[in-house]
This record gives sequence, structure tokens and C-alpha cells, in this order.
Amino acid sequence: MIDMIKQWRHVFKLDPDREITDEALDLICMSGTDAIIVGGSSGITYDNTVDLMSRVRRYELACVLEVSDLEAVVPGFDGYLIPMVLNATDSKWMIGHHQQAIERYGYLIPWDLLIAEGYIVLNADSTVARMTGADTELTTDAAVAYAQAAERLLNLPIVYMEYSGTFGDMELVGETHRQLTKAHLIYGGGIDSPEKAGQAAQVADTVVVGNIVYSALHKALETVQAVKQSV
Ligand code: 1GP
Repeated sequence: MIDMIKQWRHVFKLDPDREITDEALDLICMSGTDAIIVGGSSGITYDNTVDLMSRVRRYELACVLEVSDLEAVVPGFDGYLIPMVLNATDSKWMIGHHQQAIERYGYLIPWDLLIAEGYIVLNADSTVARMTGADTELTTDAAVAYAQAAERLLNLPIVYMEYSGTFGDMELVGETHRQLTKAHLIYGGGIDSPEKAGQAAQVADTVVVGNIVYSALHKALETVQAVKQSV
């Protein structure tokens, strides 16, 4: 799983709770992106997740589920990303929900397909920040320390810098990246133009484009080349 993810430079994150036409989905899946992450912070159900997965499955494209709600874990994805929110003040989002899921459904879990992500949530105005009570006021040193705790203490394979809804501090993300030696750094948040996609691609291993798919599809499509062309 992690070897596959390490190849990804650009991914689209699609929200099962939002409508997308077949035409738009076709453009997204044929855009040259490396993968689709299915995920969102609210309104995710088993039915809307199955529906989106089966529509994306018509394409030869990796498709993984980022698990945010236990009731909406659907079999059939290529893999399952499991966020552990490092800067959550509500510890359930770091380990509690995970423990409950394993206690309840452990015998069903396809462990080989799971990858844990050390999430650092950085936009106070995002749903994920409110839900997890994330301490988003982080200096660069503080963010780096979370990332290093993820990589070196917890041995997490992925650090996800989550600015969902706003474009982040590229210096902070870049410095965090420089201080990691083996964890894969994913950046997501506020990419609404090829320029921003290119900037994020300079500081992260994988760039995630979400919201703009629903508000300006053509801009979203342009981010693919911007990321791929960036060195
Ligand atoms: C959200 O990181 C992703 O989980 C992408 O963020 O929706 O702001 O692009 P945007």
C-alpha cells in the first residue's frame, strides 16, 4: 500500500456527500491524476460511499477510502487511509475511535490494506478542526515536532498537512517536509489554481485537490499538469 501511495504526486479527493455528474467524474478520472481518495468530514454514509466507489471503479485508477465514519466503511477499495489527528485536543480522534473500531470489527479488518496517516490540522475554520478540537495555532517548530513524533515515535508512514478550505503556509509545510526522513508528506487545502498546485507540489510529496472540483471543474483539471510538471 505505502509503495503505491509513494508514487502519487497528484490526487483528487471526492466527497460522497456531494453531487458530481457522470461527465464531471469522467473528466476527473481521465485527467491524468494518480488516484482518487473518497472522503469527507460530514454526511458520509454507507450508501453514498458505495455509490461513489462503484462509479469511480469504472476507471483504471487507484481508489482509496479515507475512513472518517465507522458506519461508512465499504469493502472493495484498493486501500483504506486511517487518519490519526495528532493535534486533536479530543483524544478520540487520535486513537479512541480506532480502538473502538478494532474492538467491534477487528475480525473483519483487512490489515494489509490499511495505512495510518498522522494528520496535522491547520485551518481553525474547517469542519475537521471543529470536530476534533484541533489546536491549529502551531508555529513551524510545533508543526515539525508533531511530524517528527509521527515519523520517529509512532512510525507512521504518512504525515498529512490538512488545511482543508484554505491555502496553507508553504514555508511551514516545506520546513516540515525537510525535517522528515522517511514519512511521506501529503498536503491538502485551498488549491484553486494551477499556480497554487505548483507551489504545493514544491513542498509536498503528494498534493490533494478537493473542493475546487465542485466549484470550478476546469481549474481543478489544470492542477494535474501543474503538479506533474513541478520538480
Ligand atoms: C481536504 O485536504 C483536502 O481533506 C483538500 O482540501 O477541499 O480545500 O481542496 P480542499
